Amino acid sequence: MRAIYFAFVLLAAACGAPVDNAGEPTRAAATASATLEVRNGWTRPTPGGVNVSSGYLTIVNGTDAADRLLAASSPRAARTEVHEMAMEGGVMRMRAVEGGLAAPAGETVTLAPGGLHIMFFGVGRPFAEGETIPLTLTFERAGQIETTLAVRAGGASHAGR
Ligand SMILES: [Cu+2]
Repeated sequence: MRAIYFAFVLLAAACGAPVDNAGEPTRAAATASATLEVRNGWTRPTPGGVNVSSGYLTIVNGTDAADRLLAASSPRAARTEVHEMAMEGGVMRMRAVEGGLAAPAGETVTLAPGGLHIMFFGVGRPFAEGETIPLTLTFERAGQIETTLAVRAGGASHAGR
């Protein structure tokens, strides 16, 4: 959990969310500031020889304005896209979300196994358990948000939802 907490602190600092005197970000403070936040980023270790991977996270749009995730990038991958799953000819396939991923006002959008995900192509150095993968998300209104994905094994238990 330390990595996730660390990611949240980084995010809070990056977007200017209030942090109380003890340095502990609080959910109540974040809500009151009406910001768009990215939380709980994670991905799985990449097996040797595999240069693609997917990442998951939660977008909480605490503002009263609709936003849109337009792009994603990471120094750990040659190309990063936002993907969705869709039926094509009776087969479930993944594809890039066209026109950006909607983050409606006041709503939470969850990227999770079996659905929306961040797609990494051209992963050079493999994602290793315990490290964190830097990720920059570009939103239409909120602009660029820096976050990290914690690499953890056992994510397979979340698959199939
Ligand atoms: Cu994909």
